[in-house]
Amino acid sequence: NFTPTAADRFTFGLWTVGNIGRDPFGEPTRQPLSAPYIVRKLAELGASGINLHDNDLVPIDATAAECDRIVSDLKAALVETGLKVPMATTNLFGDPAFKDGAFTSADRRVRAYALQKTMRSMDLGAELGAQTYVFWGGREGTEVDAGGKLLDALAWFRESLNFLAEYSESQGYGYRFALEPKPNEPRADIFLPTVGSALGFIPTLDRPELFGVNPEFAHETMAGLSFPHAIAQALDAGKLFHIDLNDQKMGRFDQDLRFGAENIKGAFFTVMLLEDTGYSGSLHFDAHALRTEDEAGVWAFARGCMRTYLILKDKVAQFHADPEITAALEAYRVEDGELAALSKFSPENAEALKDREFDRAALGVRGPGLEALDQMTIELLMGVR
Ligand code: GCO
Ligand code: MN
Ligand code: MN
Ligand code: MN
Repeated sequence: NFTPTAADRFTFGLWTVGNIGRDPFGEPTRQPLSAPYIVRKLAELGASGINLHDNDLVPIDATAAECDRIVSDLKAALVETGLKVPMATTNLFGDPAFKDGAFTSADRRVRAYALQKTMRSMDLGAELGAQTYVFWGGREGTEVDAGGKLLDALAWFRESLNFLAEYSESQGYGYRFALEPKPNEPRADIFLPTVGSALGFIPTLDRPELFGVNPEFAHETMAGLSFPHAIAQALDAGKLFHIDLNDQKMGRFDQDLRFGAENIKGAFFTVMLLEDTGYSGSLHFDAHALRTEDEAGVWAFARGCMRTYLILKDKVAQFHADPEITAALEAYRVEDGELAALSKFSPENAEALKDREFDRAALGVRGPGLEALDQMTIELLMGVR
């Protein structure tokens, strides 16, 4: 009946359901919700955990005593509900100190403060049991490149990530780090703009095995790219450490729409990849209710994200069990044992392959049946199969 339970591993950021509906043109449309209240509501709805930035929970100017009280109130709600905090992250974008970047600021003092703030936030995350630590470089970018830091920024970013990985290991936190790419917004150009960029950067770190990616549906879409393609590449590299599920219209501002609200086929193939590969991390929704909504709309949004995922998971099972789809998929793939053997390199095989005759015209004539396959997929999604 598509009602989630903790076993489904759904999580929400405190900042997602807690979003108060402020945008660059308008004031908040909703009241803030406290972290313990969010935890209790999400538990009721069947989520398994929450994720947080340091300042979603503890205001940046809180005293030590205030911080202790806030953290212990949250812990009480976690114990009461059984919800977990699998992922933590740092707000390195909200404070004006970070207006020109945090780890990539040209000001050494800002970079050092970003390290300090992140270490404290990692301490908090570890105290709450987080095992994944996300780096979304929201302010790590530029509007103008006249500052001449394009190469330096990457070196500074690398230096900070290396430092923080060593810090985690030295404290015994055992975090796995997930870089979250985004092409733009709030900066005009953000460093490491796509999943591919992040995957290319990770091998340049001192401890690449500790780093993976946190791809977001909306972010790849904003870059005009396909989210299923991006997560396939992350999975292939063994680097899908976390995921931000939401939705987005292409060519727009960052919308953070409810999962599956816009690109239902993209959502379907995303769920298929996650389910078929046995991805075992959190299924995290990084989205928020429309600014038009009241609190009831927030919980309708949260319920909708999870419900859509479960419905699509059911559709994936239906897809795999459908005999006509299975036959079409089998027909699509053509195998040839002799050619498979020849495609393993040896000097002899290379020579044999060079001498081989192919019926090029016949290869070009064959129709792979993708129209029919895609129509069956669409009809399955529309509920008529
Ligand atoms: C965004 C980002 C953020 C990050 C969050 C966790 O577009 O605002 O997706 O929501 O995911 O900061 O690192
Ligand atoms: Mn986002
Ligand atoms: Mn966003
Ligand atoms: Mn995100």
